[in-house]
Amino acid sequence: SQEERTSVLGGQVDVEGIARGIREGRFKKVVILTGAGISVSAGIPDFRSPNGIYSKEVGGRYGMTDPAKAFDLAQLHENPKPFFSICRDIFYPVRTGAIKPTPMHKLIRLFQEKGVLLRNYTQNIDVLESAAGIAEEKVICAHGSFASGRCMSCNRAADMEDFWQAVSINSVPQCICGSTVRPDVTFFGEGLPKRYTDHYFQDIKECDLLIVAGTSLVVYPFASLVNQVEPKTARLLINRDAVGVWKSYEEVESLREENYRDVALLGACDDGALQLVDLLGWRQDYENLNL
Ligand code: CNA
Repeated sequence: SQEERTSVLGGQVDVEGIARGIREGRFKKVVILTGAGISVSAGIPDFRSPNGIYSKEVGGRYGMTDPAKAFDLAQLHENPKPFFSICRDIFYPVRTGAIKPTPMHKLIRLFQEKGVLLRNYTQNIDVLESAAGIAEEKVICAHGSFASGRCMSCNRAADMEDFWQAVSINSVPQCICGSTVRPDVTFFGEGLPKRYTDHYFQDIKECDLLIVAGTSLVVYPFASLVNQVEPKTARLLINRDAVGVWKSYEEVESLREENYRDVALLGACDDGALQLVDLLGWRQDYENLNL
């Protein structure tokens, strides 16, 4: 009903309406969906931005004819070198601590500290969530991560110390059977981890506020989570450009007129995160995070 719709954000369909809902305790089961954009300011390129891994400038450095195949299983079998060079240049610095969590990661941590984080579903494989002190239980790495790995032929679990040792000297990590060891990141065409399938349905049903940050929302089934929340669930996008349903609002006036629950904070993720921190009155807690 109209009344139910208005009550979602108290008729205030903007970021202040979202912040008020959190401050007043109406939103206490927050699901946060994240993508590569939240780690860009830390120094990790995303896929699809002009200076992303799919670009000629960045991806092209690795000698691939098509950088968009960097995370393609067939490509990994054929020529594993480019993928592992990307691992060394882009993801190894997280392991050594040279790359640090961003304000957006810290905001997610604060949602956890305040007891209102139901779950963070991340498409990222960089495990900066863990560096930000977000509890393992609160994070679902929807596209896997570098936390574990296995042999591509005998399936033996990898020792990730050995894996990174090999990657760091720019060689291809090898199993004792002689085959290539890969990290448990989800390549295109592979199924999503069990932890994702085990939790998403219940989490999405329970969630009262959905925050989407730093993703182009083009990879499925992850992107479809946005459409699966209840009609009474508020949705906030923090991203450089309007994507998914937020893009439709820009294109279709009738949708815009009927909008009672969707808010977009367009711009850099860090700016959006800090704006929200301030609106929530969490600045001191933010400064106190020692990461
Ligand atoms: P994507 O398709 O590259 O989209 C990134 C989105 O973030 C775009 O909409 C950008 O406009 C936006 N964006 C980029 N930088 C910023 C910024 N500083 N502030 C605000 N918005 C920004 O990446 P997706 O995550 O949507 O695609 C899913 C893939 C990317 C997943 O399967 C990941 O494994 C994969 N990936 C992960 C990482 C990582 O772990 N950090 C890095 C690169 C790719």
